[in-house]
Amino acid sequence: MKLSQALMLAALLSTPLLATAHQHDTGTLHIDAPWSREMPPTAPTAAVYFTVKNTGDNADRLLSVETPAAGKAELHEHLHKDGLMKMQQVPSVVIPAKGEVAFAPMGYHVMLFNLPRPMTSGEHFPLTLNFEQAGKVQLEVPVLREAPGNQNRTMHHQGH
Ligand SMILES: [Cu+2]
Repeated sequence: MKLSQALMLAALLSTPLLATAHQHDTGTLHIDAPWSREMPPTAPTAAVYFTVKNTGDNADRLLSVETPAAGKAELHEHLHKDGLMKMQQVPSVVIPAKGEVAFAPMGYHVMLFNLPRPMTSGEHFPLTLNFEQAGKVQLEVPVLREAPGNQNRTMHHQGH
């Protein structure tokens, strides 16, 4: 990343809107650092990442996701199969009591399909998470060129 891009990103991340959108709290669930990777204009899909931390004494489950930014949103996981990395839809993701689940590249992610138009870095879009116990949690997801906190590392091309 060029210095100018790094400065732009720093300015972007320090805007009040994104600062307030940084952490989402339902009492026992804390959703942190949502982001989506900018995709080539021809890509009809995108992935969303975030971390869910459960400070409660009971497990919760992420059942589904919704966004007006895509025709369809699914919960996905990556897995090694026959020496290949594949991804597949999962019906739900358990958030253990006193535990945390990272949605991150090469792991769990939210997959967006049928994007009406490509999303470019600097944009953001709403995403609603439906939890079994905590109910709906709305996030504002910024579109970034690479993982937050990853600006000083070489960019790796990893699936989506
Ligand atoms: Cu996927």
